[in-house]
Amino acid sequence: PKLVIATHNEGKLREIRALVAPFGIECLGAAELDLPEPEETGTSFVANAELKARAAADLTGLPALSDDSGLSIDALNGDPGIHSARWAEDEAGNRDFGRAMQKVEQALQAAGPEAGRDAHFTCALSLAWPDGRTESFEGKVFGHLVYPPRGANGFGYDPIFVPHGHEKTFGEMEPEAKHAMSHRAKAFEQLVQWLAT
Ligand code: ITT
Repeated sequence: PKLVIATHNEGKLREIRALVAPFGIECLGAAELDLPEPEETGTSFVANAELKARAAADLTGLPALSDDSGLSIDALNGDPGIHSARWAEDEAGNRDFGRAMQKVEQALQAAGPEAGRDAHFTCALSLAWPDGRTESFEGKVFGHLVYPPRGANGFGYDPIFVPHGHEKTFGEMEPEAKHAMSHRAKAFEQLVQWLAT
């Protein structure tokens, strides 16, 4: 069986491949299939995940799995949330997460110490079939933010996120440790449970 992984984000692709690996399904990345990046016009993680999976399934005629995710910060009323990738973009549209993490820290400083540093990651995974069916699953992981960034593992905002009950940032953890507790792993667990019923 073949599954299109409808993401252009290499960090996500690496993690999704690792989650899917035990199931013996061949994964095809959106970049290797030269799929376009649909405009993310949705107002929720699930809505954006669904439109990405639907577009890929329609274009390829294969089942497609997409991921829409982001970091929501309590003190910033949930920002950057669904705009997490956009916070990293400069005027030319290039992504720099060093810059995004700095922006987060500036916003936290401006909010003041009483606003706290609590945050969570959300991941919506959508599975779309060529026949029009779609199913979506969501996972979250709660923690707090540190600065400066620590660790070179993972991707995106991982170097500033410390999950509850742990000392290391996601950026300092081995991939296996992140997979044991991440928002993406939790959403994937829901998906597997749904497939099994
Ligand atoms: P696709 O739409 O092609 O999948 P994208 O990077 O544009 O790729 P999103 O719109 O979902 O994807 O952006 C989510 C951003 O949130 C992503 O670029 C990361 O910076 C951040 N993010 C999501 N999951 C993360 C994780 O596990 N660790 C760190 N940052 C994460």
